[in-house]
Amino acid sequence: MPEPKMNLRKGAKVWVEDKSLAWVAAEITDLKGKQVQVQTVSAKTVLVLPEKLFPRDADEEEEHGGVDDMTKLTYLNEPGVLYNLERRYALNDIYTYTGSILIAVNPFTKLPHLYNVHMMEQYKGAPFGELSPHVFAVADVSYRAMMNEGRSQSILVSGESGAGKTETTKLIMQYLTFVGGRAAGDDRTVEQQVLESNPLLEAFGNARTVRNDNSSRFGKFVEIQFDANGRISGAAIRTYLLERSRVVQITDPERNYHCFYQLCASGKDAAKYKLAHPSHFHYLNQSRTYELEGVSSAEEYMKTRRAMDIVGISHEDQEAIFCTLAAILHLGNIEFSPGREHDSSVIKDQKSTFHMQMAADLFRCDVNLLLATLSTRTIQTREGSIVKALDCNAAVASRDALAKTVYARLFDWLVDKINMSVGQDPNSHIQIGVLDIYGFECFKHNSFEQFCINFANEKLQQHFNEHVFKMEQDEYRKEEINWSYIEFIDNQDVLDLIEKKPIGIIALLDEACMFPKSTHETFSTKLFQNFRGHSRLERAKFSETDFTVSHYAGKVTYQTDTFLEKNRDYVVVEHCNLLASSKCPFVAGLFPSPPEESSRSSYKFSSVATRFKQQLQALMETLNSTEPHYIRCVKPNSLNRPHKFENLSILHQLRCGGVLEAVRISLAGYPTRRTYSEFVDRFGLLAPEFMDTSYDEKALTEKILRKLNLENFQLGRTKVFLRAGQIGVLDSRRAEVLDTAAKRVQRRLRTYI
Ligand code: AOV
Ligand code: MG
Repeated sequence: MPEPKMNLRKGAKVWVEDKSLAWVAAEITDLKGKQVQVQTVSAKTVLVLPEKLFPRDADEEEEHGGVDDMTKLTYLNEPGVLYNLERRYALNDIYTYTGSILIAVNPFTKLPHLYNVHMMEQYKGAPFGELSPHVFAVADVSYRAMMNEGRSQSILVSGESGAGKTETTKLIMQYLTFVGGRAAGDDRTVEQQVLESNPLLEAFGNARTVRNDNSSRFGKFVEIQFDANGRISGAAIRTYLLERSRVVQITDPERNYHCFYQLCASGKDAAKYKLAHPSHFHYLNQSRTYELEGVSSAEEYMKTRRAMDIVGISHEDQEAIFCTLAAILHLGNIEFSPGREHDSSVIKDQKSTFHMQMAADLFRCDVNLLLATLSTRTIQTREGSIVKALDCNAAVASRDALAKTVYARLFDWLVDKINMSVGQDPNSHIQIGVLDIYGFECFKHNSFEQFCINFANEKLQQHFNEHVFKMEQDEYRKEEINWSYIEFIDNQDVLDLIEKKPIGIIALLDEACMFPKSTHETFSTKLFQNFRGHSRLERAKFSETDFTVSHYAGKVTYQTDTFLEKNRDYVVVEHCNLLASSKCPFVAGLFPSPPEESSRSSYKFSSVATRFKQQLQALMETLNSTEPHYIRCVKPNSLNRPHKFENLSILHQLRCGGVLEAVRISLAGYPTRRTYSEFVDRFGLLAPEFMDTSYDEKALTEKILRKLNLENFQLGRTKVFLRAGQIGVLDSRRAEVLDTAAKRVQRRLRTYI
């Protein structure tokens, strides 16, 4: 953020930087040459440069509740924003606006009074900003804008893992089905189906991670369609990038997808598929975490079944789905040992044979074909095809690839099924889209997934900046003031670096994936050659192959070693052929028409990154045709505990979510706006000589500002617009005047005594 000019004087209230708390409240005690001496609230005396200080409004602190909109802060600066959130959070006021953006701090405790029907009634139709900030207010304002203007809306929810995006999304959907629902009674109304799609997708797409017990491992965009009367008439769900590797690989204390544990706990059904406790299955026992705190897998199983009923999945299909899940678990228990021939493999033991038989039975395919599919590969040569044996490692890799492919197709099938079942309304022209997508990620090790996620966030950030910028302009236009000077912050250069064709990171990656001889080393070399001196890309310090991208939210270093492998989304032809031959129509249906090229090559390359890029493009086109609303979820601490507020991490999240950027855009213009009467009320005492001569508050405002030699302010129709720092000058002049007045009174009092 640009530094607002600080008026330095003894006694001035300030914020001073602090290593562990980010900012602490302090007061100037002395001016020592170029440095300023301050005393912090904890009575520590510090010498600092004036640039390191931010002004603080002491009056505001007296009102302990904080302000419900950051733009109401006298000093719109980083410490002010942070401290305001903290004060509100302490009172369980988890929602705060920054203009039209809603910040939601995860309470990590149930707040039922916040979300009951009574609350929904309250927010229905209430003017925005009249009631306390709330996710229902954002949903309501979207609904009303849609109805009044006939324009589609979108609500974009972002934040880091565990910040509360999915819970927020569900609250929005709950509210929209409340205002747009029909009379209650029928269980299978469109709105009920829309709501029940949530537990269903969570069972198959959520898992326990180190950050969140119920972490969504996919992104989703739900479009809820309305008819001309504002009733829900259809819905469509799009999903993004399901994490497939989790199906076959997990580390303690994480878990696989919830549905597996639910099935294992299902009693009769589990017995039918010869399942047992999760600890018996390789895909689940790589981590010793089987249970979730406060969650019963058996009950969750019933909920998933019920959601399937409501969404309209037939019992036959439900059977087939769980049968497929059981097959995947048995598949994972097939082990191999080296065969007699060099580099070949055989089924390890009786136990493995049993699981192989079970997997084949449950997939309803031939067990010998399954064995052949796992332990051999057909290779095409000029002389014709030859069958090559796979060694143990390759057989295990083939087994895992099969499991991942089946699971991913099953997930896509569920999404399609929900869409078909809920149905789209061809006559609907208005809809509200809700986006629940992973926020910016920067870990110690960042791989291809983080790259894709951060790419998505760059896209959304561009959309966000354009919007915030436009809103600012609109406000200025309404007040008829000049706005041409605001500089627009653009991240187009990062987006070009990533997605531009023919030379961008994704294009170069795809190229590398298509050449069998490429490695991550050759890919990185190409990358550095093409972008030498690029301001947003550099080679990482201690590695030849890692690259660092300067994202809008900070620098992220990506390790490229698995980039090529993760970007290749090939399906092994033998796998398709095997499952297409299943006698179960459901399983065979997941693998329609085996690829034609089976006679030519065993793999067909398709790029994960390019497909994601296209999906994002489609998403952006949809979003661009809507009016957006933003909700930024914040995770207050890494322990997932209530009432713990970690300043540094929260500031980082506000930065990544563009909240500080929005504040910055605002600061680049005229962040302080006061109606003329507010202004004269507060600062009239700076120019008492004018006070009697004129009743025109606008003219008075101008006279006061001119008297103080302030320039560059703007006088709008109803408000005065001040540059960053100007309010500080005014306030300290006011404090001086009040101070002298007080002293004068004291002196007079003394002479009386
Ligand atoms: P996420 O969607 O942002 O993470 P969730 O929405 O799953 O995060 O929230 C994580 C947990 O925080 C939930 O399981 C709740 O226990 C709690 N929580 C969130 N919002 C609220 C709320 N409004 N009131 C009470 N508790 C809440 V991830 O999907 O991991 O990125 O991939
Ligand atoms: Mg989530």
